[in-house]
Amino acid sequence: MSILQRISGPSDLKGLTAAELRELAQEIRDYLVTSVSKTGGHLGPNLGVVEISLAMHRVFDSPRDSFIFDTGHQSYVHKLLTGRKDFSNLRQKNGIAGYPQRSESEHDIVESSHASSSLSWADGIAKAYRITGQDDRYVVALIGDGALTGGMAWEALNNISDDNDRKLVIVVNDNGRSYAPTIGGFARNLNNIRTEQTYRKLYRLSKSFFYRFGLPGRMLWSAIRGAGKGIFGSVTPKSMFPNLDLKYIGPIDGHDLQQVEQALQQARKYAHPVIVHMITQKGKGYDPAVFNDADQFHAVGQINPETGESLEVSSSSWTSVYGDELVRIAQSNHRVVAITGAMLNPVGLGKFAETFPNRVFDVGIAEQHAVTSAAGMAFGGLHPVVSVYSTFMNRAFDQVLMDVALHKEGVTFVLDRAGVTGPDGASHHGVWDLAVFQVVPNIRIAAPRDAVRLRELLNEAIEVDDAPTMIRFGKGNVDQNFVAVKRMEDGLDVLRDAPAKDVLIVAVGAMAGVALQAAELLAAQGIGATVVDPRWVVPVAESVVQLAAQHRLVVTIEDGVRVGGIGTRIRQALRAAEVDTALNELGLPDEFLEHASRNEILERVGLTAQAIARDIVAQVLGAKVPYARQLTDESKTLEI
Ligand SMILES: Cc1ncc(C[n+]2csc(CCOP(=O)(O)OP(=O)(O)O)c2C)c(N)n1
Repeated sequence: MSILQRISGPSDLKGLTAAELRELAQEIRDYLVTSVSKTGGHLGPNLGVVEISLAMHRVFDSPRDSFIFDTGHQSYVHKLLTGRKDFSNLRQKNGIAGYPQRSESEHDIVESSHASSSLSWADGIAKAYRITGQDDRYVVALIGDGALTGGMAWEALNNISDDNDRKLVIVVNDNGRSYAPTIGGFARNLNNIRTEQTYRKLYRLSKSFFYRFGLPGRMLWSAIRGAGKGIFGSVTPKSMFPNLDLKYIGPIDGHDLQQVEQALQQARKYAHPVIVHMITQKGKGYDPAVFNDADQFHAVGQINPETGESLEVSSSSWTSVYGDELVRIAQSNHRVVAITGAMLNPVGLGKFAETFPNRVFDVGIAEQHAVTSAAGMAFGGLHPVVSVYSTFMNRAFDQVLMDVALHKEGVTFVLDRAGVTGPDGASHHGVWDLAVFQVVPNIRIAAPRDAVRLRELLNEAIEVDDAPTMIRFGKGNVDQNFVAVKRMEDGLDVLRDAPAKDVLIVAVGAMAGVALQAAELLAAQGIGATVVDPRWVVPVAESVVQLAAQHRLVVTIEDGVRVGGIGTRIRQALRAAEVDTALNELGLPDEFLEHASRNEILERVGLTAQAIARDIVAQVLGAKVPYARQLTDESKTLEI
């Protein structure tokens, strides 16, 4: 039986010898590589925190002490040590989640997985423990150098440093990277600390040479001393946040378990807020990750565990279509610049950065700042394109509303991973953007149905210089192209024209395929369905209203929450135009959707062609809709 198999909870770690712990660390790494290479997941970050996670569980007493994992993508080792050892269905329906999840374990507290919030959680929990007299409980937050670039983390640090009377330990996992190397002055400061640590090691070594080897040793010692003074001078950092008056321990080699434990023991004794600075390597122990310059296997799909090679068939993704088109546009439009929040490659800006290195800005995990900075760039004469995952855009609602829209700045927002995304679960589905951002006055929102429309709409969006424009598309491979039978003057595409004007199906973006399939099923039942794609879903196209007036039922289908979605918006437009055609808005329910594949989720919520067609038939047959034509007897009995 392996040591890992014998660990069913943190208390099993306490009696292990140093050699057993080393063996356990290796077993954990082997297990992570073997299992994540089958399921996909966050491999690099977890390989980097094996020793830190072991030490946290040996020095502190979870769940009595509260562990907060910033973002939570690096909580796999913690899961393994707290009784969750079956990773065979990681991130799949009914399998364990890719982030901490309260329903899985009392050891998990924060499951939001949007970065940079851990210190605010820790601040709040520690305040609560003090005020409720639970003074013996520690709060331990593990946060990466990437997450530390987020504004929320700095706001929390400001508060934490102001209120010294609580047991709060901030463990900084400094691997120098977010996906790509972490950016900014803060990252440079960390780099200085790291370099200084190396210098100190060399300095100590050369000093021993000085005593042992006479003149050559003396020459080496003085050379290193001189170089150190030259590099660091008087600016050698004394702490990670020199002006915040926060106790600092480090830097510590985050892979030396003994050192890590000693540092945490010291922090524990201190019993006030303290930062423990660990230096680690993302992907530690797995060469394919360590030597992968792009992202050190931050997140992988299925891979060959021996070589790290991807086993997934690559075909054209929404992201790459967007990335290529933006480069093409920027070649002739010199005002176009691109902004990313620490996700250059995941949002498809890699090629743009290679082609126009001076026109791309990685602002760190700082979506709010990205948006307002873009407003400033637009004011200054540029056309910024801000590329963000749909779910992270939620962070910057106020900035889109007040800084961009109120000031009539021409900024284009490109929302990747919109709609149901699948394995990353509740926090990562991009299902709120349509409902949230359509309330912004003068915003224009586009949802391309395929690659051709994505290119087209991106070009149209970048032409708008006096208002925010937003384009949203999904995860993964782009669907086939759906050619329109005609385009209306206001830009709406008719994808299917039925002679009998029974149902008008308005498909939002990638739901076009499902809408067309549903229309086919309806046609087989003798029900005529027109399918349209407005392309720009906000504001509502005039032709949607006109077509609605010609049909007996309108059905809208969107890959976003139904509450306050595009369907609701169209309903309001119909009412304003006094069109009384019944409308059924289909979309996602008002709930947090757990991890499962996109198809499994769409099936569960009834967003498949069969379910939609069945629903329409039921409405028509149930006479909920005034129905003029007589349905054939055959169609009344047919099952879909
Ligand atoms: C608000 C927000 N923006 C972007 C992301 C996407 N994201 C997930 S992890 C990550 C990098 C985190 O870097 P770091 O905190 O240093 O952790 P590491 O992976 O290096 O261990 C990013 C940008 C996110 N989770 N939340």
